Amino acid sequence: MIDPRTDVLIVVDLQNDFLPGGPLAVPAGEAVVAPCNQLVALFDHVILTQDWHPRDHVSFASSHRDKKPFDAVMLPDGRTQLLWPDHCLQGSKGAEIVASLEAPHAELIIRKGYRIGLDSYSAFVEADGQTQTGLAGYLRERNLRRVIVCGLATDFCAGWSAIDAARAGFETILVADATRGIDIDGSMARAFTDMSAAGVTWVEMADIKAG
Ligand code: VGL
Ligand code: ZN
Repeated sequence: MIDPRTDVLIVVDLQNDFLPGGPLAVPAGEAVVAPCNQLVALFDHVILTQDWHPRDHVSFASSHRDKKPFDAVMLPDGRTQLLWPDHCLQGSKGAEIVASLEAPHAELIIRKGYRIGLDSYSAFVEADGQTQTGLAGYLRERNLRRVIVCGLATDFCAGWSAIDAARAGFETILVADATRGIDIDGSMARAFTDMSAAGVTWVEMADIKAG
């Protein structure tokens, strides 16, 4: 049962570049639009996230010599960065939220990955594991206590956002059939293992009941 006072829906990265025809199209990504729209209509509190990269971003294969999309590089601080096709360039059509998402009452759009040298799959904590986006503080100050996650991609931005929401102390539920994954090198299985370890639970659309 949804509690419209204290539940918040986070629609992750429903952006043109992640849908068919985009440079980083998530397989069957378009299938999440209808369920996300159904969810949005059930919640009073809706937040959107928007992947928002500058040119030459560290997560782009094109920013690294002799690298292809889906290769990895070691960063100066020792972290591994997976590399992607150029996507979600700040101000581009591809970075826009998909026009078919009907969320006029969304109250916050949180952008992430906007620092040239730092990626952020998560809507809460950037890829260095330390830099906060401010979203946890926003939710706390507004007394929003339970986080429901849908959008793209299950094994990257949606999953990592759910994990960090749980780590930040929010009860967190992923609506599995309102997400789709990229699934590289076992990332889909790992996402569910990691979500489970973090205390994230998941449900299906059929389990969701209006408040
Ligand atoms: C995403 C890879 C790179 C996502 C964003 O939205 O899941 N994946 N940037
Ligand atoms: Zn990205």
